[in-house]
Amino acid sequence: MRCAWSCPGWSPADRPVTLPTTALRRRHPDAASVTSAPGDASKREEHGVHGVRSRAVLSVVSLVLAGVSVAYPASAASCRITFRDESWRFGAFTKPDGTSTNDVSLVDVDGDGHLDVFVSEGTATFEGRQSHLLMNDGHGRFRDETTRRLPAISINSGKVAWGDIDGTGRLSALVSGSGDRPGQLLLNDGHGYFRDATDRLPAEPQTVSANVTLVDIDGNRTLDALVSNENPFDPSDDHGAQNWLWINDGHGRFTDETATRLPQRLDQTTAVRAGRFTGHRLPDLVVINRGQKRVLVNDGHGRFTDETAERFPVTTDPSRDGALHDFRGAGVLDLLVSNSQNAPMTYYRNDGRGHFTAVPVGIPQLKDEVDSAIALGDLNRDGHIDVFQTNAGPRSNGSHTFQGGPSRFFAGDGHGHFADRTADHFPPMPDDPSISVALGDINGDGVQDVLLGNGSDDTITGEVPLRLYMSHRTRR
Ligand SMILES: [Ca+2]
Ligand SMILES: [Ca+2]
Ligand SMILES: [Ca+2]
Ligand SMILES: [Ca+2]
Repeated sequence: MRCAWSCPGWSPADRPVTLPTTALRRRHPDAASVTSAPGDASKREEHGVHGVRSRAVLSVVSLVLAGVSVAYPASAASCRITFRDESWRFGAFTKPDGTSTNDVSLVDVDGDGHLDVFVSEGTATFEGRQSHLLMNDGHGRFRDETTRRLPAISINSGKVAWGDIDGTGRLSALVSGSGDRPGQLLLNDGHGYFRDATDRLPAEPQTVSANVTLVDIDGNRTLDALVSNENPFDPSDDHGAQNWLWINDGHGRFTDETATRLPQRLDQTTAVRAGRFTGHRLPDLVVINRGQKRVLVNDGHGRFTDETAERFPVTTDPSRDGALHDFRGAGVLDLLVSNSQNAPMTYYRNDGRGHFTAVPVGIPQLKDEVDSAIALGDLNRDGHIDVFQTNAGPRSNGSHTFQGGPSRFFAGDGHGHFADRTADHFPPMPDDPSISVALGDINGDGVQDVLLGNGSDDTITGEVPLRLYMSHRTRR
């Protein structure tokens, strides 16, 4: 029996709504930045909210993900939340063999109040693909409107950061990339039609940019970009690539100021997370690497010093993703990191002044599990933040593709511990090669739904390009 709005403590007023930006800003005093990209754990704490003023705004649920202190009331005990595979909502959407969905975003790009889907497409090589934009029809069914709404660009796209990049109040996208182009800058006209403004990005040498973070690093209320670079041609930990820091002039024109603002270092970086974890006014950074993670402290003017030796333990694990969050409700940002190659997730507790210590997390590693991405949200509605972990499964021989494996859901206890509760809330998870995840409330029941993007191993039968788990609230 469905009990969507009949459970004690719930009412239709609890439905996700878009709050005025100013109200959200007041409730998020620790906002480190102004980007706004729901659903991707790679964009958690660094997200703030000011700068997003257009019709194309985010739902409150998405902002909860982004670390904003807006929350629904905890779910009543008489309600049970389960998720059902409703991938059929994407209809006949498909894509060519060898396509890796490196990121998925749940964003309301046209401001109609319904979350749309941006699918960032790449491959396991430098070969390119067209990304996709799937529009929500208002009933949670999605229609591919790529050809109408996106410029025709075929590059190997990585992770995506969303925010008011050009000072218009519209929700635009900066997409990381690999190969000849450092990425794409897609500017939104406010109605969900995007134009290519990649010529506003710095000219950079060919590299592999796995990720990009939008954050105001110098406090002038413009979204700057931190680009995470890898060097897969020499996979050793200390022969990676220099990360980049691009300064935004406020109109979406970026200048490379890496040389004067970032430490010069070759890392295998898969993500950069920003947050005010040393108590300073401007955001500091954690650099998520294969190998040593690094802590970069902001000098108050957007220049960073490497204080890893004083602030972080020696690490060798092959990290793929991470999230800064106040998991313990202690008012400090701890760090959760996901790892590949049979290394378990790791949790680093912050002493409140930006010194991190690894502590047991309660998440055992499964054989051949590749923790490709994590997303944070309160999926069981008990008031504590949970973790959804995508699993790509074992790597295929001789290529950068994966054979698939079950993704998992870990319920948080509000004290920095987690327990595998997948079977309590999800159907048996398929062996998809999942590499990306987004959370957002598509069906408006006050519970985030789960969208997964899959990698490119076309030897897997029955693989779907996107997997969607929709929340349902039933009486116990
Ligand atoms: Ca929409
Ligand atoms: Ca700035
Ligand atoms: Ca929870
Ligand atoms: Ca939902």
